[in-house]
Parts: sequence; C-alpha cells; structure tokens
Amino acid sequence: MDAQTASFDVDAHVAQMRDRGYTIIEDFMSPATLAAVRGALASYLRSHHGRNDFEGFKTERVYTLAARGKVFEDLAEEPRLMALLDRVLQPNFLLTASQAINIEPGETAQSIHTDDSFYRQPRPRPAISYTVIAAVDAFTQANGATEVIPGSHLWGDHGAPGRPNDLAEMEAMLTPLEIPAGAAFVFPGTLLHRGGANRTEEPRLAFTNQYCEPWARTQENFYLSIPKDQVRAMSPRLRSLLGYEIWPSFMGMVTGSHPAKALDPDFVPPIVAQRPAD
Ligand SMILES: O=C(O)CCC(=O)C(=O)O
Repeated sequence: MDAQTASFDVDAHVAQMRDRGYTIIEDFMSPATLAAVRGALASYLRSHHGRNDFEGFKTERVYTLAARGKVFEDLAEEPRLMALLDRVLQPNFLLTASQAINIEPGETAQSIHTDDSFYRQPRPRPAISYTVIAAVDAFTQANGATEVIPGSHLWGDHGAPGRPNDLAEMEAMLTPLEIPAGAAFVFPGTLLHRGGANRTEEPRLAFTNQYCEPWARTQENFYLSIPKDQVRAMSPRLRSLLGYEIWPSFMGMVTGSHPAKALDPDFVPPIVAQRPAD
C-alpha cells in the first residue's frame, strides 16, 4: 500500500457520505495525472454534443471512458477510491458507467436527479450505486459545478413526509461543489444533484465513474463495448469491475462456468462447442 493510500481516512469519508451525502477527495489526481487525462481526452472532444436535454445539447460526453487509455484504467481502480467503495458496496462491485462530461459555455442546468433511480425500489433505502465526479477543470458556481442537495440521500420518495416536492424549494437547497482541478467527490446514487449551468466563456471538463452492487444491472454494457483482447490486458481488479467476476455463488456465470474463462484466447462458447453436428 502506498503512503497516500495508507494515510487516507476511510472512516471520515464514509461518515461524510453517510451524514451529508457526499465526500471530497482533494488530491484525487496529481498534476501529472491531470495532464495525462487532458492529453488522452483531447482526441475524443470537439466532435459531438448530447442528443437530449439531460445529456446536454451543449455538453460533450465520452462514454466507456475506462477503456480509452491507461490513465482511465488506473483512475477507475484508484486505491483510495476502492478502499472507500469496499466499505459501502458488496465485494466484487461493478463499474456501471464511465464517461467524460464537458459542459460548454451556454449550457443550461440539468434537471435535478439521482444516479441510481434506474433501480426502482422504494426510498429511503441504501444506495445501490455510488458516483465519483472528478474535476479536470476547477469547478466554480459560474462554470457548471455539480450542484447537490446535501442530506437528500436520506429522503423518501416523492410525496413522502419531509421531502420538498416544490421545484423552487429544492433549487434553493442546491449547493455547488466548487473544487479545484484534480479533486473529486463521491456520493451515493440516492443523492439529488445536477450538472450546473455554464455561464462562462470556457468549457468545464470532468469525468465520472459510477459503481454499483455486484448483483445490479450496469448502465453501460461493457461486455459488448470493450473488446475481449483489451479486457485480457487489464488488471484483475479492473476486469472484476467490468463484470468478469461472479457475485457468489454463481451470478454472472457463463454457461455454468466462471466468466473469466471466457477471456481465454482459446475459449469457445459451450453453445458452439457442444452444438450437435447437422
Ligand atoms: O456533470 C455534472 O456535474 C453532473 C452530471 C450528472 O449528474 C449526470 O449527467 O448524471
């Protein structure tokens, strides 16, 4: 374990997430890592915009980011992050989404939402996913810093006692997370938040990795998006994050076998190997 990970106060970060709904890792990326992120992202940006108001008509999103360069592979399994998530998710938790988000000048604020609303289970409930948002550019209130409603991770469903349902009331509770470039924050998928409006002349670049329970369906289907040759070259932890592991005793199996077997270059799917001859 490196010194940075050894001195990371996991308890304090878990407590912050539990109590106010988010925690900040100030030195998530070193200046060198930040430069590598910028370099790796450069070729993917300036080509397209979101297709709807949620993705953002003036926002660029680069999906499947964890497979787009070694720096993103490393950041998806950053040791302090893994230590933190190990405390709040079950073993063999999964990467559910991985994307860069570049909010351009003139973008409006997103709708207020949670990241694990896909899992239609009554609230209040434990989070089924956790979100990390890392600032590549410093986040300011003016350039579209993520805005969160502290404490909202504990709220019930719409209409439940104690939960404001009036939009203006909720908007008044939004807190912009102004963090320096290189910092990141982590929050449960039950926390209400939104990407802010960018009222500056410069884009606001960030990326997000989201992680979910090992028994939950992932937002991105990484089995289909990342070629097996590429997965084979990844670290064991990242392969596990991408789903090449099981949730015991056999969720995630491949025709009765461990999914890692499917990465063997000689693997022939049993439904092909065992197909009766015509
Ligand atoms: O970019 C941000 O600050 C937040 C984006 C977000 O919450 C989302 O796209 O789900």
